[in-house]
Amino acid sequence: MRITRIAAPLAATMFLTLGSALFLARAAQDHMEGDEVTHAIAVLHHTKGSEVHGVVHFTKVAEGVKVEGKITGLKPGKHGFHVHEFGDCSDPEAKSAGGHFNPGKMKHAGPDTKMRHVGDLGNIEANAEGVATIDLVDSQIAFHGHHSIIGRGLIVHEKADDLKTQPTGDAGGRVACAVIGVAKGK
Ligand SMILES: [Cu+2]
Ligand SMILES: [Zn+2]
Repeated sequence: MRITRIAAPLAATMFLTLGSALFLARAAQDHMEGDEVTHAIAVLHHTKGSEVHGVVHFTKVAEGVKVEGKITGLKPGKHGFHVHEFGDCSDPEAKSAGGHFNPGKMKHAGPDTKMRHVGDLGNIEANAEGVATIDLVDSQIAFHGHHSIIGRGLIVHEKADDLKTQPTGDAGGRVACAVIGVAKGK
């Protein structure tokens, strides 16, 4: 009788402890394998009066996030290229995407400046055929935390970003807009 009185709660406690341990181990594994975003994608659609379109891929790398893509239908030369606050391209001129994604309340600058908007990816450059090939690695954009670009907007501008005019870089209108979404890993 006395043994049962002690052994039963002890067995129950051990059972629950083991159960919790297994549950936590499984949850940690699921988090590592299932929740970690390592790839994202943005499909750029033209705004009113523009013919710019393209696809941009984002991939987690040791130094930050690699950005690769091809954008067509551009005027030859440089075009401002930023992550904007909202993943909302509903407005015909993409004004609904808001301003540059700026969680740290910094000033607008170029991509190589430490104190900048997180969304300040600088310029892309189109060749004589109006095609811009993007291949860069950025150290500030991320897929998790305060710098996460998931669900934000990606905007290509009419003009070059001068990397200094506040708060837009004087890049003019918006010629293409995309929502950055989670993509399947490779
Ligand atoms: Cu912009
Ligand atoms: Zn900016």
